[in-house]
Amino acid sequence: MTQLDDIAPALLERLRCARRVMALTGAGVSAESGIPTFRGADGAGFWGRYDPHDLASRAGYERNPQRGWAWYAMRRAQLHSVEPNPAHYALARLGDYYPGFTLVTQNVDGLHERAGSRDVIELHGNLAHVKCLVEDTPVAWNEPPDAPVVTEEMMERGEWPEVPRCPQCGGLLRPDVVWFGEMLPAIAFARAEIAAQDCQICFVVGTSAEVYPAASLPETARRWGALIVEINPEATSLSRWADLSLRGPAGVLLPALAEMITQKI
Ligand code: BJW
Repeated sequence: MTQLDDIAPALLERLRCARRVMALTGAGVSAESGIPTFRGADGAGFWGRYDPHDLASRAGYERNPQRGWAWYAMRRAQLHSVEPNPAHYALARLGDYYPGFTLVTQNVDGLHERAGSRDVIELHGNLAHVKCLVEDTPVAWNEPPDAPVVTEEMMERGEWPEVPRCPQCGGLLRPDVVWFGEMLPAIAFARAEIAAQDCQICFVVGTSAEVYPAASLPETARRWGALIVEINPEATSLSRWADLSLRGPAGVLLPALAEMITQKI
């Protein structure tokens, strides 16, 4: 584990001079915006309170679509009251600095785009998009202005809104996110793999690196010769082979690191 002041000059030089760079982000990058992670310490993450088999699987949604829809409605509603944090802005800044920068995220909250990052690769979909459960096709859908704002308490009490239906086939709608056992969007994952094979530096920010195939991307980057820089308050399975492991909140460390990398000397 290294702290920012201890970064070796030669390593900092590599960070400054790289041309092709990727960043893989996870829920931790949005934690300081107030969005819970999935596997937070002491049961604080979503999966400490909810069962992923119920809420992040097709089988769970089919068993109880109203509850599943309500969960995503609640999370969409939470997005209205959150803002990108300094980590999102630092990544947008790094995107402007490096000639080739690919931002790959597992997050579905759209906060990277809101912070100004361009061409973000979303591996697990986006909370704002929906598709037909039956036909698996995207559906243009807007939350009706009079839709109830689903709260955590309503979730618990079983006050779940009706699930809207597909205008084409009448089937139920579902969020356009990737659940366990589902394939990632093929083009998005192919682009992410190319970036991993091609990059000189791979930043891994705020992910437990437990969920595959996203977690394979830093492994690929390393195999193809990239320097791996991890930013996370906790150790993960990739900390032991990261070239630089910075332990702390991304909202503090990333802006400082971006400043060190991008400042004129
Ligand atoms: C901070 C911080 C701060 C806190 N600053 N950091 C065995 C081996 C390998 C694979 C498998 C296996 N068994 C099953 C699989 C496949 C499965 C998988 O990987 N399972 C593992 C859990 C074992 N993967 C899949 O099913 C994927 N599909 C697939 O493989 O298709 C092929 C296939 C098809 C058919 C059959 C089998 C395979 C799909 C995975 C989809 C994941 N979906 C979710 C939900 C998305 C929708 C939604 O949002 O509801 O994606 S689950 C959830 O986990 C979400 C996240 O994107 C994903 C990753 O989580 P992430 O981002 O890493 O968050 P956390 O909470 O885990 O970690 C947060 C981190 O932040 C922590 O480290 C903190 O310390 C840190 N942190 N504060 C910086 N301030």
